[in-house]
Amino acid sequence: MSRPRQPAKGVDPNLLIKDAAKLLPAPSRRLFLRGATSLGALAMLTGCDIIDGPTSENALRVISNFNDWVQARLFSETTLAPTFPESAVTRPFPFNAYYAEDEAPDINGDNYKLEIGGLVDNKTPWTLAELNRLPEVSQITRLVCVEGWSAIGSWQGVRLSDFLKLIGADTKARYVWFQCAEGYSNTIDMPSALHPQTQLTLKFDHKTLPQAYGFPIRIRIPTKLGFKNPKYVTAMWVQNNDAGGYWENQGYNWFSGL
Ligand SMILES: Nc1nc2c(c(=O)[nH]1)N[C@H]1C(S)=C(S)[C@@H](COP(=O)(O)O)O[C@H]1N2
Ligand SMILES: [Mo]
Repeated sequence: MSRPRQPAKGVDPNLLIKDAAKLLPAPSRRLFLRGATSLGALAMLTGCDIIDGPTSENALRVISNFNDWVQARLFSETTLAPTFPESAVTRPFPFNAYYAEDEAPDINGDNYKLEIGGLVDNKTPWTLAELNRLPEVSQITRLVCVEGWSAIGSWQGVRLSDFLKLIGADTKARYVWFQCAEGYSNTIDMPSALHPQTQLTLKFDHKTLPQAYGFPIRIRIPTKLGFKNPKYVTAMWVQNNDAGGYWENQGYNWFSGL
């Protein structure tokens, strides 16, 4: 692995490690904290050498490797991300995207329809009113961004596994692909899509999802890093081929989570 030359810009590696640890559920977090509290130890654990000073790129690479390592051993559909009390919610919750907040997609909810495609029995598009009539689930969980910050949010919506079953999705398919209004996209492996905490999110703080956080729909996956949580979702496809995603296509770790 090549040696880093530039110091991290705006990334505190210790914070990144700490936040990555917070993303992990208890068993893997214990493992993580038992010896892997430094990038050096993490490097040992993952066989990835980054001892001479982190850059955002190699810190990310190590965490990605760690994610793969953990995933191979610990991911299961019943391993839950930690949840928090209402009082822990970060306010204001940060906005993040590959552009500034005032450039976020401004979607008209009145004529919005969620497009459905691929290996699904019923491909009828869904209006927001229809989606809002489905049984609601709620979670207060932490979103961890690889750029070195995390925040706790309160999200409400439809359990994605319920929705997939409702539309007759082939849950034996390998992936679910999400297309976003501004060109962002994400591919999620089916076990993660079926994870009980994975949510088709319609609300933040029990109110209509604000524009900044992905109106009208975001996918919330607390067992994954922030970039695997697409906002402004316009289409969902169930498929066997990996269509990649905005960051994945630029080399970010594909799995990025537990
Ligand atoms: N459509 C879309 N979804 C996206 C992104 C984006 O740029 N566009 N950024 C991702 C990243 S990197 C993060 S950390 C989270 C940030 O979510 P937030 O704005 O609610 O904090 O959204 C993710 N989903
Ligand atoms: Mo992110």
